[in-house]
Amino acid sequence: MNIASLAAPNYPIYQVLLPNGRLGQPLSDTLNDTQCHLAAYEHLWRTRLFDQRAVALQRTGQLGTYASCLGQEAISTAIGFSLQANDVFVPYYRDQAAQLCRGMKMASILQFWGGDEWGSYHTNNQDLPACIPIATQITHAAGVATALKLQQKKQAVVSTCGDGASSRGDFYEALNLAGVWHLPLVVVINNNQWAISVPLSQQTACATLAQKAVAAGIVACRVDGNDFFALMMALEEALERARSGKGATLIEAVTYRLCDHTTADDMSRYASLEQRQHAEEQEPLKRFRLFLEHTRHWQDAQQQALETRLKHEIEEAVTAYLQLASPAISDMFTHVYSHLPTDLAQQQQAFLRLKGLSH
Ligand SMILES: Cc1ncc(C[n+]2csc(CCOP(=O)(O)OP(=O)(O)O)c2C)c(N)n1
Ligand SMILES: [Mg+2]
Repeated sequence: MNIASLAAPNYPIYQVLLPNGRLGQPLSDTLNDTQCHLAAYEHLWRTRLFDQRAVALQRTGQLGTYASCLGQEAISTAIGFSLQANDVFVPYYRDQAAQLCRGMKMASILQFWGGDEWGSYHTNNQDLPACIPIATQITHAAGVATALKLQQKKQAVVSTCGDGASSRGDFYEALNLAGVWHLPLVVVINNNQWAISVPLSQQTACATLAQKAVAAGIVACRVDGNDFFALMMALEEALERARSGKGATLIEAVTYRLCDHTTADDMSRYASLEQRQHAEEQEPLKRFRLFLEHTRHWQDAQQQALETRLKHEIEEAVTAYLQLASPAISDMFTHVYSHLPTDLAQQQQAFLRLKGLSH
């Protein structure tokens, strides 16, 4: 026996839309649809322009700390496009694109990042609020998937996380349950190569994050996270498996964080410029535009009209957000628990007494 020679599973990166805008392989029947292409392209740009505006609001003191999704828009857009209305989405904090697809208002997303938790509850479906504590959402998602399975519902749950989150215990625990209970769960790792300033190579010795599914006994794939079509094809298959009782799937979406970790970070202090320039050539919107230029003769005038329309939509949302009343300062204790645990209830009382709001 030669233990060291036993190979780890190999997960090649699945790619359909190449960085030059050409298709490396044919689209699935459902994706071979011009309206779908235009809708996806529009949503990618909606997300990018919204994201830019959110950063500008933070820089001018009108928003709290904000986590940009620059470079990761295709992953979240594909999730938004592939979920059915009654599926459940359990997001992390760079999922603005899918949240918008799922009907969350831009003003509500801004409300949340402006420090008012209530913004994250404005959904008309069973989706959960974006999770800031790393990887905890995967355990919540496994819980939701368990409930759906017990109720024999043909619905799926999708949850997302980062590469760093996939090193946490919660992630492995949730995946283990997903395997042993055959849960209708799809976990998508946004592998953007960084956990704040910690590069992937310093927080895992795994050659791929997809292989973390092996120990849980679930299937996995590795997909180009800048390729909307590859993501859609992987998600549609994984969701169908989940809804039809075939169990859970892990999708590693390989991308690059083209922004600071949050507005409280400065990436130039730890990331190389060359790496970033290379990543910019791969980014999802550029290649989708090239695809539309090849297939639909997309032109500058159409691009400008699209951006003007979207900016108008975004400004209306910004106005609505800026007109919202500030939350009561005591709201920091609300919107998380239906019944406050004793220690928090005591803190709340002490806080209100301090502020002279109670005796
Ligand atoms: C439980 C927990 N520990 C630490 C943090 C602080 N923190 C916020 S983001 C982050 C890194 C997350 O990296 P990754 O999972 O790769 O996601 P990304 O931000 O790159 O999308 C950390 C450690 C946190 N929010 N929650
Ligand atoms: Mg990361």
